[in-house]
Amino acid sequence: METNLPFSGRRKLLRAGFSLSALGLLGGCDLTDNDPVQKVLKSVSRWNDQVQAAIFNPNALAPEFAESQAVRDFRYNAWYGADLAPKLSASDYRLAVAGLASNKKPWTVEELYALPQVSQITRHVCVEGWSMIGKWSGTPLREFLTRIGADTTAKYVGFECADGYYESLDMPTAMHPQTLMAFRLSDQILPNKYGYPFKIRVPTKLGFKNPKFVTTIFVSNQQPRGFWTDRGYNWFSGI
Ligand SMILES: Nc1nc2c(c(=O)[nH]1)N[C@H]1C(S)=C(S)[C@@H](COP(=O)(O)O)O[C@H]1N2
Ligand SMILES: [Mo]
Repeated sequence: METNLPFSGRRKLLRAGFSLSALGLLGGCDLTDNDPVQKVLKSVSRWNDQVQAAIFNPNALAPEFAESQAVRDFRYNAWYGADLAPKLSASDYRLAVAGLASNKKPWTVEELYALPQVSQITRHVCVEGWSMIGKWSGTPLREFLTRIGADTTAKYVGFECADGYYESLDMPTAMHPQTLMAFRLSDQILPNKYGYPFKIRVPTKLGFKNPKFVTTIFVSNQQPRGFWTDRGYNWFSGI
């Protein structure tokens, strides 16, 4: 997929990719569970996160598309089947706020849905090899972070979800104008399986960094974990 990285950023990434394959760390070689190999891979991955964070341009926008290009029957994905997706109800649901924020009052669905809203038609890219253009509407996450008095000089925003999933974003991505708390998909209130009452929609990141059924948002200076990052995927995972 086309990215909006500046040219120098692409060159840096290419060079990084080239030296990794030259070292034999990517493709072809036999990776074992043995400790030194894992340690090298982990440090390469951390270094890769740092490179990606350094070249991330907080003002570069993900491409937006025409209304007619948005798919209406969007593909569902999670590590379990759609019938097992959490069914949260507006009457019981509360969004918890934790960490470096001055207003930790929990939020009801009604309060969330009363926030100012925008729409975006962007491409969702799943690491499993499919992508789809969808229309999401909701409030920019930065608007919410302002309302909760988040310390936006902190480094990370973390998310916990009703299905046990967890994710996190670097602060520049959390504050990015296209990063939304999305309440609607194709103009409909998010159906359960797509993340009701909201999903974090991040068009500058791979699909797995778009957590659904979020129940806690927290602000931290310690890098929070991510469900797929704990299973070997790169934490930054920009597109
Ligand atoms: N809570 C939660 N969020 C999640 C996931 C999940 O399993 N649980 N899967 C991620 C992955 S890998 C993808 S591709 C997208 C799929 O979102 P969709 O069902 O709206 O297409 O959700 C992401 N967010
Ligand atoms: Mo995904």
